[in-house]
Amino acid sequence: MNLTDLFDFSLHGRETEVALEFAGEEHTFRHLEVRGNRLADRLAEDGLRRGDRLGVYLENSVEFIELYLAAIKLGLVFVPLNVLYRTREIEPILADAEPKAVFTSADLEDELLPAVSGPEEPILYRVEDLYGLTGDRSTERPSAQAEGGTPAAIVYTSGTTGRSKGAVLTHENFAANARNLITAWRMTEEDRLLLALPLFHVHGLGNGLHTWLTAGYRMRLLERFRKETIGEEFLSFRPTVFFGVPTMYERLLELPTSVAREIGGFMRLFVSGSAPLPARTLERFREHYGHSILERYGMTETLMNLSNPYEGERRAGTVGKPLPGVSIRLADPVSGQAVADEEVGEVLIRGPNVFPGYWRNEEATKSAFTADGFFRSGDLATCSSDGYYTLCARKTDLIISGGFNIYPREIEEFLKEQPEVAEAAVVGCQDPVRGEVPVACIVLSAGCALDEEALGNRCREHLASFKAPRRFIRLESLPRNALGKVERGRLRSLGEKYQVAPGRGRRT
Ligand code: MLC
Repeated sequence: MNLTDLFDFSLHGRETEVALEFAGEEHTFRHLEVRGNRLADRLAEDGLRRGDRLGVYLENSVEFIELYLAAIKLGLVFVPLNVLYRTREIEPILADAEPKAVFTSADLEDELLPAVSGPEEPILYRVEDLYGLTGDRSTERPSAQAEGGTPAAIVYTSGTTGRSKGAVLTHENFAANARNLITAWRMTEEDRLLLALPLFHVHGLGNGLHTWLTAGYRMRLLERFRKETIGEEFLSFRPTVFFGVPTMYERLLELPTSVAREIGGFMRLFVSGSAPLPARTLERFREHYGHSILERYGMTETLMNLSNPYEGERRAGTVGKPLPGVSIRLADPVSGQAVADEEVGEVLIRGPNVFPGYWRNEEATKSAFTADGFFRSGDLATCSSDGYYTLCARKTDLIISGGFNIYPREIEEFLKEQPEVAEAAVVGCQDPVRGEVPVACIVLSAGCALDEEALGNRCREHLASFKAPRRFIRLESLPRNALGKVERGRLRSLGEKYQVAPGRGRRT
């Protein structure tokens, strides 16, 4: 299904209802519709056509949403970029996606501009000029409507090989996901969503933005999650639904008990995903807020797959059961055969939510799917005899920090470019708030000394802040097994023995 048509179900007859609150201002459904149409008109005049990519390197904002609406109306492919990414992380994404146009803001453009290169330089727009760009343009919806199988977005995952891969998500992928979540979590136009997640990832974009427009409820969007003000946002908006990563729930547990009780009184549903929710967090949250957080499991490539039930037991430590229309199989990682209950297998996924493949990367697409069309998630899980899935490990060395995915190889490559570093291995060590944080084990080049702060600052200058190692551990050599592979398990134990110094290496 086309997303514009899907959103129309909630728009019709409700044009004057407030759809969105952002930075103290209210916007109706009609306003968003008109703004999206005007913007689409302008982009079409500037030569953007169906299938062209539209890069967006912006913080959460009304303009971000308007750009998304304009893109889907024109059949453009939306390419959101993580605002925490630095030039060297943006550059390969732009080179791969080859956007026809990119939107950014005055605050962010210094990081973006050096990343723009190539024979066909994209048109660059500053979001501050948006209203000037669209002025009194046509408020009619453009006619270039897309079918369900048309790509709606390319969302870049952190690359296992140090380079990002672009997951192509279609209109139908997003539509199936939104319909599923609305059904499974009983969302209606009476709900109110407080959204503090970034819109550049599928948690905020696929779950937040799409369920909001599909169900037609009111959303308060925050520029970002801030622990200092999140309690006040809850109390003044009085939402019924909140989607968060476990780090956000840890932060919510820091609020005074009286505030937690009050929030618990008007909230209907707290959902957690993007990283494992510790059972202890779930239990403490229940004590303070009187709610059992509903944990679910998804991925950029598949959107949402499994969810604990809305009614029925939300089992701590599990990610629940398959969502409607999603087929899950657990396969032995070596033989590929289906495993028995309680045995560990790789999670394989098939359904209308699953992406068709990686952008311009047939090889990666081919190896990502089984012969019968199941996506290989790379996550290992067990299934209980009554159908609850529990994730137990990852096949890769992925680190999840505050809900952001980090592949060690990318940081290792950067570290190895530094003159004082001869060898580097980055591992994820446990952290009570972020889940995991990256810790780097390094072997110094001959005659070099380690200045932890200087190296940390260089990392922060060139990599997203969540990727900067929290600690550098100096080693004479990296432990390797008989095959010459770095023994990451041993490094992890070593990293955990060191107290992670909070704020170490922060940019000042
Ligand atoms: C974090 N930072 C941001 C930011 N989020 N900066 C700008 N915009 C944002 N949106 C920076 C801060 O400036 C700071 O940098 C550092 O990150 C830590 O911030 P903090 O204030 O100390 O935050 P904290 O309380 O630790 O919370 C972090 C967080 C963040 C939870 C807000 O980790 C976050 O937004 N996580 C969500 C990730 C996400 O959406 N994942 C979904 C992936 S999709 P500095 O320089 O001061 O250190 C997926 C599929 C699925 O996985 O199933 O969902």
